[in-house]
Amino acid sequence: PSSGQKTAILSVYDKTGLLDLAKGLQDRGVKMLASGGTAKMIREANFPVEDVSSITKAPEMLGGRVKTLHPAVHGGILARNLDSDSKDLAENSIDKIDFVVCNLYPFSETVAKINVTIPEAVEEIDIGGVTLLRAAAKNHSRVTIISDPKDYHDFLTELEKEGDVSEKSRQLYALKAFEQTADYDTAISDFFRKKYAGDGQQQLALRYGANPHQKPAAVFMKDSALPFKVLCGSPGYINLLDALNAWPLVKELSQALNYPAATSFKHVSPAGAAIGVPLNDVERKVYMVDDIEGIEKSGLAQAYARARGADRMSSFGDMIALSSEVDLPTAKIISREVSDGVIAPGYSAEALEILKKKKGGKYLVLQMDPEYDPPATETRSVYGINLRQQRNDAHISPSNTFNTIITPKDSAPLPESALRDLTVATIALKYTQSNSVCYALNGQVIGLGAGQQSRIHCTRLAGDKADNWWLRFHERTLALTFKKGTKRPSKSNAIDLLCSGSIPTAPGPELDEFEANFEPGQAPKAFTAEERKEFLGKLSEVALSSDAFFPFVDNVYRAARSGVKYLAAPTGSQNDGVVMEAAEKLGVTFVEQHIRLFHH
Ligand code: 93A
Repeated sequence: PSSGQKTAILSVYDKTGLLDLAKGLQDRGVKMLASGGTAKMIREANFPVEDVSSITKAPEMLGGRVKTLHPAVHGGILARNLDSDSKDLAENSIDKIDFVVCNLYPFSETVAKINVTIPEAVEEIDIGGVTLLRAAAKNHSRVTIISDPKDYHDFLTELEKEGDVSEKSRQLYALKAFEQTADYDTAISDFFRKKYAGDGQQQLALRYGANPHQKPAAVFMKDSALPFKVLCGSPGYINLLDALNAWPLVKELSQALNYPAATSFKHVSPAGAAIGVPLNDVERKVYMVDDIEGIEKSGLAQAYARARGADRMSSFGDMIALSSEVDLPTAKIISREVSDGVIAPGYSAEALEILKKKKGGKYLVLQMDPEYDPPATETRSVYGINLRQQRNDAHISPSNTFNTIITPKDSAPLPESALRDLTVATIALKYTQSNSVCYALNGQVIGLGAGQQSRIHCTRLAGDKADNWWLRFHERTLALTFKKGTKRPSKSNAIDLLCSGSIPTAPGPELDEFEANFEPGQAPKAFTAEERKEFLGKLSEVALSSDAFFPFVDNVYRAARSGVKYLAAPTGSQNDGVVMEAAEKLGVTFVEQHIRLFHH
């Protein structure tokens, strides 16, 4: 080209705005080179254009698979303003290229068509265009890459006004090109992941997303196999949200306390979580596992009995996570509860046989790789917008997390049982939708308030659940005799009506239904206010953890009413002083827990 004349290379699939661009480039004295179809369209509109082959001295070949892949093109794009580069170009009779205009074969649109074949998709994998984009974007300190027809206007305007393209514009155009090649490659790898590793290896189709109309839905990994295997059933989207929160909870809990651990999840929060502290006879009855053979020998079975037993109403249809290989007693407990699925590192043959028969063979059984270690950062997209954060890898342990005792000032170190229960409550909160407050006792959650916008509502909700749990140990509840054939969920429901003080008072169908669970005349009387008060007064030594500070003192008052003796929460509220004073007065040990644990 004559000295000072700029050269553009054009190769576009989407020819929108191409002729306006060609006119603009001609008006600004820019020499145009173009690939086959692009050149043809420009030429037919009577703008001067040369074929790329005029500089490559090689024809387009392989049916278009090789159009622009040539040193004459890429040397011209990649050359810097260096003497050595200029020498190389001169020796090979290559001219520098200043502007590259390119957009790619429509891979995503092609594979979105129903029944597209692999060869059809393969032909839409753009090689030369991606190379143009990458080369020009790489050399953006000298070259302008225009990859979006929407940018033609501004590009021409700037060229007209300034005689060149500014560094800032080149940077932004380069960024756009890099993002396009990244997205393009993502679309290609997504397609082949589905085709070649979509049998559960790296990707698994899900029945649907959060709701049945949210189709299609999938779970997948980039670069590696999924860390779990589906042994039975087919997971739904929420099952996996549950499983992938529940699994790390039990893994951390069992590691922190050196016990088998279990959790029972619903709607991406735990309904219960526990370690395998041995159950006494009363607990076995309350948790409806007194007839499970061998339960006393299985820490895991006892952990699940506690996790499921904490809040049986909420656990209805749960997703279970278990920290170690599932044994026969644990499988037996699961087999007769209404449940959606289980995730665990392994299953004994006999346990798996039982679980595979559940729900007519549709029970979800996932086997998790216990060695799986998630990456340090996690990214999600909400409303098309990407959010990225460091994963919550805060480490919670009985020996390190609860050392800052604020009240009482002269406190002795916490008893081991309190450290254990604070650990259970706090690890449970780490995987509970915020706001959250958790009451724990005997190595298990006894009341958990999740997903409330107000902290006092969490503290009340969790406290009411803890009260409800405790009233299940009242002699009146223990003495209930259900009519033969009453189903377990109906029993749990009736017990819940009694313990929560919700037995209908007026005659009518609701009361009839309640009474129908019992032999005639055997339905229990509601607890009077005095009876409740008297019995709840016996609940003590409860540990409570909060995922963030208490903004108001009312939380401490409410907690103390449900037997809370140990309370762990972050500080930082304007009301810290009042909160701690109240704890001191009520005889509650306040432990500063330094890590806020919001979870969403
Ligand atoms: O098959 S390719 O990967 N081989 C190439 O060398 C090549 N160079 C440009 N496809 C190639 N292109 C693509 O061709 C561009 O990305 C653009 O989408 C399309 C323009 O072709 P035409 O100018 O013949 O319409």
